[in-house]
Formats: sequence, C-alpha cells, structure tokens
Amino acid sequence: MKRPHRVFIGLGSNLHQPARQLRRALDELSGVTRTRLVAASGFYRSAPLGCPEPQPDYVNAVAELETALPPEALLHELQAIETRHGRRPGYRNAPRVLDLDVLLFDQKQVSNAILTLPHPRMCERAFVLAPLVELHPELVLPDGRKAADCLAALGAQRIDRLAPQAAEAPEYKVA
Ligand code: A4P
Ligand code: MG
Repeated sequence: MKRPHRVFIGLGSNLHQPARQLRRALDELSGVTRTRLVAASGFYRSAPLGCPEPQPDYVNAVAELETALPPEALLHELQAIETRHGRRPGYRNAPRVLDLDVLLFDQKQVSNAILTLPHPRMCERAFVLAPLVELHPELVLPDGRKAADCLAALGAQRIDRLAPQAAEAPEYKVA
C-alpha cells in the first residue's frame, strides 16, 4: 500500500451481545478493501451518554487502520458493515447493534453533508478518548490538543475497561 492514510474508528454497541458485535466488526474491518487493521483497543463498558431515554450500557472500542481509500469510500464501507450487523435507521442516539464512526483520518479537517472530521463529539466522550489514549498515549489531535489532556479534562463519566476474559466470553452481554 503506497502511503496509506492513518485512521481511527470508534466502535459502539448496546444491543444483541455488544462485545460479540465488536469482535465481529473488527474482523470485518480487517477485510475492508485496500485497508489494514493495525491495532484495536480493549473493550470498555460505558453508560449511555446523551441518550434521551434509558437504554442498556454500551461496549465501546477504537480501531486503528491504514487505508488507501478516501474518507467517503471508507465511510461507505463502514455503513455496509453496520447494515450487515442488522442496524436499522432509528432516532438520534437510539440503541444500536453497531455504530462505526470515523474519529480521525490523518490530520484532515472536513465538514460536508456526509462527513465531519474529526468526529465532532469525540472530545466530549470518555468512551472514545480512553480507548484512543490506550492505543496512543501521545496522540495529538488536528487542533493541536493532546487526546490524553482532553480525556483528563472530562467530568465524571462511567466507563470501565472490561477484563480480556469478560470481553472474550461469547455470552458476554450488557444488561
Ligand atoms: N457522519 C458525519 N461525520 C461522520 C463521521 N466522522 N463518522 C454522518 C461517521 N458518520 C459520520 O450517523 C449519522 C450520519 O452521520 C451518517 O449518515 C454519516 O453520513 P449514524 O451513525 O447513522 O447515526 P448516529 O450514530 O445515531 O448519530 P451520530 O451523530 O453518529 O451519533 P453518535 O455521535 O455516534 O452517538 N454512549 C455511549 N456510552 N457509547 C456510545 O457508543 N453512542 C452514541 C451515538 C450516543 N451515546 C453513546 C454512544
Ligand atoms: Mg454514528
């Protein structure tokens, strides 16, 4: 692959055995055309954030990719994976079987009808920043801030890193 782009993807699920959804999604990310899965964070259980009604806890993680695809084509691939997991259109912040968000794409800053980069809400969310910082403690965002500093500046948000054996258990389910 010639000069691949470096990309971080946020994974989230709170339906139908979330940890299992994330494991399958990581396999599928490694199969995306002209793309390589470089690393995946541990799995984090987190309280739903910004959701209008009570809903189950989430399992979240971050994956690092190298890709030769342009951002819009990568987003299209991610949406195809979400659809294969049975994701149906819902209201904003509805419970979901799988959500794949492009967090960072190189140092690109984009805002158009289908894509905003970096992901506009990533710095408000411990469930994004904690796995990102786990992968790259020194990561610097396109606006010059360190991801670790953004994480430290967040107020209390309930998030727990799952023990590997819990995240691996096929029956692991979020209540
Ligand atoms: N879109 C624009 N920029 C991007 C990007 N960088 N990555 C557009 C992905 N998509 C992007 O997304 C709606 C539209 O956003 C897409 O058509 C795409 O063109 P969606 O995934 O279909 O809808 P959504 O996920 O319901 O909306 P949104 O705004 O992406 O919600 P978020 O920000 O993903 O938040 N709490 C916990 N603990 N864990 C979670 O994972 N997730 C959410 C959803 C809320 N609370 C959560 C969690
Ligand atoms: Mg989304």
